[in-house]
Amino acid sequence: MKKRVFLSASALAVMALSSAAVLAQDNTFKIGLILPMTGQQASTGRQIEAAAKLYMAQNGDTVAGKKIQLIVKDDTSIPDVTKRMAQELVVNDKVNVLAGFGITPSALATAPIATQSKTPTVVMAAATSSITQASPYIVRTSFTLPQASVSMADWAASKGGMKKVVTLVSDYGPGIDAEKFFKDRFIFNGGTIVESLRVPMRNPDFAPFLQKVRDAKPDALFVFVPSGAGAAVMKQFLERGMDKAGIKLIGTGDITDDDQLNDMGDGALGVVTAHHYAAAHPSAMNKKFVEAFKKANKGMRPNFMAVGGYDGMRVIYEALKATKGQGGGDALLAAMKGQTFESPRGPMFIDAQTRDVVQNIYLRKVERQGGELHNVEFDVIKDVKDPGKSK
Ligand code: VNL
Repeated sequence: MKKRVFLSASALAVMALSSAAVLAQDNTFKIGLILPMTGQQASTGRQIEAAAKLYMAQNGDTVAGKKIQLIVKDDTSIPDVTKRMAQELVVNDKVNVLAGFGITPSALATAPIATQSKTPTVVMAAATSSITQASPYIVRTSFTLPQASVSMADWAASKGGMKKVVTLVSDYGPGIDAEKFFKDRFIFNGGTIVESLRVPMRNPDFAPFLQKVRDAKPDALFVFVPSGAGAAVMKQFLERGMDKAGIKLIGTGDITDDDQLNDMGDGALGVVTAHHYAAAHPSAMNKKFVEAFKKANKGMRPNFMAVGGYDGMRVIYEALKATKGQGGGDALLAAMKGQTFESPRGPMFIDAQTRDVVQNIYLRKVERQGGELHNVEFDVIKDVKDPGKSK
């Protein structure tokens, strides 16, 4: 008799425990953040993780009654690893949202998993135009290379007064986009592309390419390399005396990345780039963002990757609020589409049709400001949609 009572009491205890576990599960909202935390793209992972954590510190970790759990995974920017991690996060951890993706191949490798599992997937870094077309569950908060490259080509041909340009890009998705959209627009504007050079994405050696550029003697060299590689390009450009030979360096803002810019030296002064974010963007919101980011990260200056991560968290938080914590993948996705808000970069909008970001693109020149090198904005093209989507 006694034994039976004991058994049922423990059975009850087990039941209570498991329903507590179910409740805990129900009250948790999991974000699987896959980033390159080590390897060649580690600065991108470091910037985005720091920004996501800042957003959570500022906005709390409970939203619509759900406790937000951020699960950070290091994919070392190897796409097969990204894919395996996405699978594990969906199947084992049962994440509500996937996010991050430092490079295009990682985002593309994850697209089929996003589609099959109906998991909203927020691309915070990768920037090849076609990524949002790889899955209807992908939403992007970074930028697209065509946005920056077309704006750069318009400036180069008009106010820049450039007639002959050589392009030099990293040989994969975003580089191919940058080359194509810069070239088509620059030729449309009456310019000439003397040569189009592509460097390997992994462990690039720019020296032989820069020698070719020197020999071609264009008015300018247009460059795209991924975040983290800009300082190496700048160093070799200056070492070869390209600037003294009268060749201007221009590009997308990836080459004057705020993560590295201040260490590039005075040789970087005067370099003009087009991009969606500068740490020097003069808005009250951005000043607060930069200050808080530096304070939380030993003085590290946020770059465009950080802002993609910060805004990505905003899109996720607001979707969770709009669905009152009840939303499954489809409801969350619907609540991400069409969000309009002020970002540290300026106004931005998630186009409901394309799930891609619509934003201002700024022309910036490297100047010394407050004793540090900065991308100082001097012109703006407002509300730029991805030009890649109309093709
Ligand atoms: C990509 C585009 C990566 C721009 C970047 O840095 C970047 C990409 C890591 O789509 O792979 O600055």
